Amino acid sequence: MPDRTAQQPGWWRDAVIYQIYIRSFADADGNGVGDIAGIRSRLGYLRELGVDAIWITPWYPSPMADGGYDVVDYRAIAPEFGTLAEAEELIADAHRHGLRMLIDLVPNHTSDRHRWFQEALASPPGSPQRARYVFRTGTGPGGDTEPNDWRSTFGGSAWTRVPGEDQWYLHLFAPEQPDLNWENPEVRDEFVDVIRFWLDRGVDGFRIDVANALVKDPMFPDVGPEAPDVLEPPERVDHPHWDREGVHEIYKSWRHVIEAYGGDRVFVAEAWVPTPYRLARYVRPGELHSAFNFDLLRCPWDADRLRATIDENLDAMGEVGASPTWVLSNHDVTRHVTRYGRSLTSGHGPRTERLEPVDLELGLRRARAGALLMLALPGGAYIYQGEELGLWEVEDLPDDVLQDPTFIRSDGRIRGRDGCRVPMPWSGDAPPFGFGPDGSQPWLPQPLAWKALTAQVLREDPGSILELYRSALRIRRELPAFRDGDLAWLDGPPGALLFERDATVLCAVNVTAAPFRLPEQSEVLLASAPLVDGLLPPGTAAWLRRAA
Ligand code: TEU
Repeated sequence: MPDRTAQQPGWWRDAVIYQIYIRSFADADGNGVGDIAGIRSRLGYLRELGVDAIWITPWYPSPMADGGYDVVDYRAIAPEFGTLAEAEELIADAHRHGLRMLIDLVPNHTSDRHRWFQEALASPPGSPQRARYVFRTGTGPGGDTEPNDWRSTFGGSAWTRVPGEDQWYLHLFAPEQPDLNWENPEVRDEFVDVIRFWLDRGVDGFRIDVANALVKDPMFPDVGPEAPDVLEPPERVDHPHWDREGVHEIYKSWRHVIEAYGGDRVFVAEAWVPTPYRLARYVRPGELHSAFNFDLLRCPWDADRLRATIDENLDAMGEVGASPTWVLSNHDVTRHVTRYGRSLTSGHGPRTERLEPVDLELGLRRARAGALLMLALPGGAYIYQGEELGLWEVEDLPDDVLQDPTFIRSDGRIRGRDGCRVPMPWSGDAPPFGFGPDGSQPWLPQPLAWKALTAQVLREDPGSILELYRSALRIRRELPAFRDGDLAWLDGPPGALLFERDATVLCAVNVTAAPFRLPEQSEVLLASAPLVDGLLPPGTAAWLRRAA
């Protein structure tokens, strides 16, 4: 087994990081969207939960065509979220609470309202202003047809025509998100400067949005008939715009920039790539520190597939001396209580109109077990806000409140990602459930049933999922076995996962097996559901300790 601690030691290798989707976390001023003041008021909650760090989704000025992933100014804060001074105070507060803080960097595209893009539109084809983005001449008579067949991740063509011209600009996401031209040194310099701007303000690192998209094939060839469906990572290597070799050079240069700051600051790549071995290339020595492994999140509740996913990722990361980073949910995918409440074969989507019925009780049971599985694995883990409350995907939001561009661009065929972005329920019996001041209207309506899932209610119930997360994070912190390291599989019945982290600490997950007896002479440290007659029932996980 490779020695995975051989390279790049550091806090991130086994850190638990909490993702804050800022619009939906806590709204201090009552305007319906979350804000920095709201986050500051909840740092105590996060410290008590026991996470090591937080990652905040984009907080920059933005027309919010894509929830803030359309940035107008990378060195400022959106007025609805607060001010730059408040951001600096939050960073300091987080540090006082013992929490590191990562922010979101969006280098693949800007907003179409960004000064650069406005200047590009106002300047002629071939001008330096246009060279910051990807403009191309259309094909066919008059340039009336798109330059090639590339598709937007949100549906439709990836090209939009400049009015009155034969020029088109590229947007791998919404038309309001024009792609930057990373062949242009000015673009490269700008982002190094942005990175320094925030490092100077004390952030501990960055999550890099679509880290696999920045570099495009300079020939702009058609993707061809195997063009993938939207929202699914392509299987193919040497794709003209995903996961190209050239991105690695950019990250090597960023590594030099961040190293110069010291203090263990980090990059985490968001890169939807076909295999863990492709992902591992982003975290080779001298490149990024970590990369989200979305395979666990894509994996259905099936013991063989879970085990294969875990093994493959440990192996791929081990080859480059990096540590895996596990994720069960985020702001882009169906919440895992809902995923796990569907058939064994369902992965992280799709969010089409025709949804199978969901068994939320089953989903919650598995989500609790899944949390103990994820938090027992070697490596780091991300918790998406609300998963510690057992929130489910809100699938019955009325059409007129939906904001995700996927809904609009797929003509309603895909419901989009709003259902995992519904504001957090903190307290009380009725909306806004303490998300904002009484009487305020959250930007998306919260289900009335969430009155049973508020942090306040769950905090008082020792059997709640919130208390399970807190206990798990406390034990994980206390026991050296959970530190950066390896695992060894033990024999278990079919449909079960059983592994040890060292000679004394074991994790047993009954995925879909018949109830089974836990290894002899072991004491249960924590279980996701009560044992029945000393047996571990299906959909249950337990952490065990045995005498060395
Ligand atoms: O997501 C990148 C991305 O590729 C996802 O759209 C992914 O393909 C999909 O969610 C899989 O189900 C990032 C952000 O996380 C997302 O919120 C943004 O919309 C997107 O970039 C554009 O900035």
